[in-house]
Amino acid sequence: MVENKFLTLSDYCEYPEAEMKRRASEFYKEMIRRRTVRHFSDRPVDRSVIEDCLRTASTAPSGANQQPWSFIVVSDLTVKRRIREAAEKVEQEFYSKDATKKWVKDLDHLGTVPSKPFLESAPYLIVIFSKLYDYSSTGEKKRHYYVFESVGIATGMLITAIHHAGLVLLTYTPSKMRFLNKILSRPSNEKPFMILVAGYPAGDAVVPAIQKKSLQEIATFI
Ligand code: IYR
Repeated sequence: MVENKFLTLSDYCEYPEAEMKRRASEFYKEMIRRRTVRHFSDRPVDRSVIEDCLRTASTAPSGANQQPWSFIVVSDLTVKRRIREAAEKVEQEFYSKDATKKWVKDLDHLGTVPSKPFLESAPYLIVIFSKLYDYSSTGEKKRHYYVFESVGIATGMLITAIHHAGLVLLTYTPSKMRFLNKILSRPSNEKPFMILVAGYPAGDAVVPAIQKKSLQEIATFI
């Protein structure tokens, strides 16, 4: 018998045009409120919220539907401290040695520094790994396609879901990231992609006075 590989698109939902316009505009209004935050409260967040946001991320499209990602959710204080310690070490090196003067100047308006207290205070560090390849059941290396595009899309959807839930985030990319494999015991086919720091903002949190480019600057209709 021939296997039936396709199903009807039963979950698709078409809205009347006015409703479509309203939804697009309302969603934009919700997303433009998202701000990257660097000052977190230590107030706990129910794990089920993070679980649902990760379920949303897992719906992302990916090359050959290989879903080449792992999300390691860290709330344990000892592990968060180890990550903070290792991250601050690589950031010290970055700011004092590795980064060009131009790069440090380009970061000036964000107010970033080598000290990363949020890695300890925020309730969750979601460490995202790209699975560069996998192993088949017979132990052979299995190639993955468009890994960084796929993981980037899933990360974007996770950011959107966490914002939508009413929490704040920092997209944090330590200057060197391989220490994350060691601390989190991840295999070498997994490459650290980003840490999403998630939680409630600190009461006195501030954000840089920056703006997004206009539609005219970023889009061309032909
Ligand atoms: N990883 C460093 C430096 C840094 C780099 C970029 I590009 C930023 O947008 C922000 C920071 C740090 O987080 O301090």
